[in-house]
Amino acid sequence: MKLTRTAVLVKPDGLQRGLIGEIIARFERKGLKLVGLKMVRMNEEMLDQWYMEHRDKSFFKNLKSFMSSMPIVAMAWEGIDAVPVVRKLVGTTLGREAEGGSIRGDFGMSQQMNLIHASSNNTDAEREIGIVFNADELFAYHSVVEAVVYAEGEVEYEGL
Ligand code: 3AN
Repeated sequence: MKLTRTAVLVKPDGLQRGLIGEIIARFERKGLKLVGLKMVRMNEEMLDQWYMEHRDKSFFKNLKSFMSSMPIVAMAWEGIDAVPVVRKLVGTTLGREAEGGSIRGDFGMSQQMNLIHASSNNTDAEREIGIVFNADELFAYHSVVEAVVYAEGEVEYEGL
């Protein structure tokens, strides 16, 4: 199976709560590979693109002002089925209903202040990665750990 990528943002509340290391550790422990990492102050234009599916929602303006109020930490993670794997670790949108053991379930209470964003599907993932990362900020490399995270032949490596 092919490796795919997903985008993660640790939002301003996650940054303020000091959860960057905790969140990275959970994805690392799962066996995902970090292929991009940066701190960004998102501007209006980036957020209009990022949240285009929510532009008609009542919370759109609030969400954008919250997301641009402070820097966020952007990550790109790679693995087999990276999008659904990461969403499962993140948990459902409303923190107080999110499953225990998930990031939102363990650390969050709110709908808007839900600490973290994770891409919904592969198309969104590539679009979102393109909004925050330049091509030279994304890395293709062999992870030594992958040799024991996956069985032999389970991963199809392209161009490595
Ligand atoms: P998820 O992040 O779980 O994919 P979406 O895509 O429905 O959730 O929502 C995107 C972001 O919009 C959420 N992470 C949250 O910060 C915010 N949001 C969603 N619903 C609401 C709401 N009813 N009120 C305020 N903010 C919301």
